[in-house]
Amino acid sequence: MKKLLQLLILISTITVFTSCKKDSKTTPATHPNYNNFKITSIKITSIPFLNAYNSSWDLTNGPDVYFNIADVNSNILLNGSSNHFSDISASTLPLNWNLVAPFRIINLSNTYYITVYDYDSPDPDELMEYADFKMSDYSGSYPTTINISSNELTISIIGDWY
Ligand SMILES: [Ca+2]
Ligand SMILES: [Ca+2]
Repeated sequence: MKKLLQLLILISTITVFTSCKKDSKTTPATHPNYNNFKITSIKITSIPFLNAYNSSWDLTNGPDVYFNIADVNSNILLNGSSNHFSDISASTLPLNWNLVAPFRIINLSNTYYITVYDYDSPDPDELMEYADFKMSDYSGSYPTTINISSNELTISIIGDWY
């Protein structure tokens, strides 16, 4: 009986040892394989202050800035128009939005667009600039801040992998 117990302990020790060895072999990276990302905040660090006609976005004061997140089919997945910052100038940058509900990306290979607008009323809002991103471009190193840009627009996307 004692011998059997010793044998069992020996077997389990070997099992633990081999499974550890196997683990370190199959996951050489220190990171797990994340399949999702949730955006917790968006920071706009620079914007174009002139439109395509070299005019300012508003006649008498600065643009009133917000962003949307859209998919490749222009479906708006997050509409930020009710959270615009008024009369932005170079000195009031950067603009930071903390998302009350994180924006979850469950397909890392999908491309998303962050489109930045000048809020106008009653005139339609003006599209200032947009930039796109795809989280699969960052898997492997898994940064929690992703910087994207297009022309004079620069945006930091901040969030967590899970
Ligand atoms: Ca305007
Ligand atoms: Ca304005």
